[in-house]
Amino acid sequence: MTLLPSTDVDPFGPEVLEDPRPFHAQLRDAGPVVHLTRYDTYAMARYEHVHAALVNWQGFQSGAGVGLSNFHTEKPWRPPSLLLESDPPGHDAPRRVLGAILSQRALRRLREQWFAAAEELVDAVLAAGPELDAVPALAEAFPLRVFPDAVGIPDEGRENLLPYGDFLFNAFGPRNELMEAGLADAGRLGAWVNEQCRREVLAPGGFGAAIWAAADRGDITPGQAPLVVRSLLSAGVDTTVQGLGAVLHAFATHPGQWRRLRADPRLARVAFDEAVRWASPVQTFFRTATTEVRVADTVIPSGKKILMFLGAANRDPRRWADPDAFDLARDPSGHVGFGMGIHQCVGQHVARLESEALLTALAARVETIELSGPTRRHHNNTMRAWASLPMRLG
Ligand code: OVM
Repeated sequence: MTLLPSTDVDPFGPEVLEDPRPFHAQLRDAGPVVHLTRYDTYAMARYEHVHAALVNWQGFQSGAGVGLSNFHTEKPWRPPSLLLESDPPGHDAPRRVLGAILSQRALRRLREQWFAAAEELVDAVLAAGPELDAVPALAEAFPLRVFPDAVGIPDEGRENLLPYGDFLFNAFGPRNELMEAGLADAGRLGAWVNEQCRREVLAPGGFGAAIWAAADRGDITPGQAPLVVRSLLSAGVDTTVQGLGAVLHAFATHPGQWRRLRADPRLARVAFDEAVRWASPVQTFFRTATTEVRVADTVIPSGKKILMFLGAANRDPRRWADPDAFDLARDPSGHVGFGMGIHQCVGQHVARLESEALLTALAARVETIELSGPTRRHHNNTMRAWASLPMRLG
């Protein structure tokens, strides 16, 4: 028996959120499993073990919540997600329904429209001058332009989407200052989101209407439909905003890779996955041990929470050559930035299409992308996010 390594570092503290990389290296090097004494939970940061935990839904359940809070002992702040916070067999029908609606095949009808929308946005941004803050001007603007329309929600209240997501992703962490700061508005935001999930509110032809049509066919129940729509509005905006922020930041700091993309715009798709690996916009999720689970030399007791460091796994030198390099020549497949296994991001084709549209429009119009001022992080308990990315497009 070897002693279980432990740390009292707070993974949700401001120092780690500002730059988690030194802490990630420390966790990976400490061993396959590390005890987080502050929260009495277990952590995994090596690719091998994070990957194994993600695919082991039998041993590591999601139904007790994928945040720090255990839904079996604490009341969740909102009714649990039928996709994220659930296990087979209940997970299967909602997953099958949403997976079909968001499949690569089903998204083909949006491609032309989204490419045109990206060209329009980039033209408008460039017309305003070469300097911009890429967070509001591109990373937020593009998903907000195309995704709510694709879901089919009305225009009114869309400004609630980003704050709702920010609170939701903070709520997976401990009840720290970040979480507490969002509490005052969470009820109002949650009520607005729930209202958008009703059948009567959702425009025909959208993802939302398709979810209700699945209920009419009996593939899910009418009681499940609004919660599946809620998953779209919960997981579909902040994630893609930060994915786009990550890929734009990556190119702004790797001019050689931008030249490569310009020479071969088909690299837009691999560029996004490499950026998701490199930056891991969703940094962490928890699981809960359903029984005693052995990981390497450690037995995780039944009922304990396990924190999986997706961002650390995605830069584990045991798995990736030169992991800190953003490199379009690498094959990033197998990264765990979208998770892995039965819960792997159901919206990943939506995110890839948004990114492909935006990068293709930029690559056709912009020779150089560079940072033009100090960047600023946005701290969130789950997301690795940017508040500001000042850039000059040449
Ligand atoms: C959901 C949901 C919410 C946040 C994240 C997520 C990354 C899913 O409500 O289903 O997946």
